Amino acid sequence: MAHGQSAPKIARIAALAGGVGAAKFLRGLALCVGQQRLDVVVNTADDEEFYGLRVCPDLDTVIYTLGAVANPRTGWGIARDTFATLGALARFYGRPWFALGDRDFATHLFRTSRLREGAALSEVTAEIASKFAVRARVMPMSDEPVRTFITVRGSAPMPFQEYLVRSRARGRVERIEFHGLKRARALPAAVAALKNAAAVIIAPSNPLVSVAPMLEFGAIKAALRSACERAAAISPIVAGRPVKGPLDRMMRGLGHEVSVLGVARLYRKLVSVFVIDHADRRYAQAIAELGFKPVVTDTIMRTPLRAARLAETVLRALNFGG
Ligand code: FO1
Repeated sequence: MAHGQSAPKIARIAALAGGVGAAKFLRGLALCVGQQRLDVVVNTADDEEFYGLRVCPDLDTVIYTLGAVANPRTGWGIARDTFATLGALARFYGRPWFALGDRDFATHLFRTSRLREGAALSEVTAEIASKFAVRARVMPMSDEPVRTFITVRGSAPMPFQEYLVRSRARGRVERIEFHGLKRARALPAAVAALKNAAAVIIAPSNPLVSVAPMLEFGAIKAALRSACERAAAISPIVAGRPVKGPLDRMMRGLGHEVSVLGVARLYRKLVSVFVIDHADRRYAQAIAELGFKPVVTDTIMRTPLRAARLAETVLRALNFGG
């Protein structure tokens, strides 16, 4: 390249991601455009501390999936992991309710010790991602802790993992709160990635507990708003039911319609393209009336190839030339 000329800028794609659904989609997206083009901003509001260790389920799910080591059965944790440490810990702590595998423990030990040394979560996340040979840039939404609390009828607010895993998402959800927002700041690199991306995609994640914490940051919401014309969201609801998890109960409990339309309403003015499954094609007109360009396609990602096809369709709808 001639002196003084700068290298041509490669268009990047930014995604907002929760856990398993997002990770599957990102794997497909990476098959289309390559991991090195991806900036992934991940929810950390369902992080939890177990045995004194910082566990970041969504960050780890994205990293393990892109690193091709995720447990294919659950979508979270590491494939063929063993649970000897958890079994030994039961002697001291009683019966466990959160399944941390031996290999997974290594990640949490490393992260916790680096955080204790004073490293930022974003720094440690980049280190972990590189050790799993992940080439996408995976970032937490913030370096500061934010925690989701769920209130179900008749109970005190409980931390997210306690609601989801320990009490198996039982009960009528009355309230979702995010604690720590006042002391937290959106990760500047995440905001910059959203602003500079040629395409922005909200992955098929739970809008109320995976995406909402990220949108609570004014800087992230503003960046998404200004990227609206080149942004898309994929519905995590198909045929009136969530692809995974208790999103239907959460939406119903909080007075949202449990349908693709209910999800679309949450993303008004943030994305211009809204992607729904063939099973929901009857909503396409109503989605267009909300101001979105509706895209009807196969959103069930049974295989990486199907996830790649979905990603390709989303990019085409955004006129992403690459
Ligand atoms: N989900 C469960 O339903 N049960 C578990 O025991 C469990 C353990 C676990 C360990 C590490 C990890 O990264 C994720 C884990 N998850 C488990 C998934 C996690 O609770 C959810 O996928 C996310 O928090 C939702 O986004």
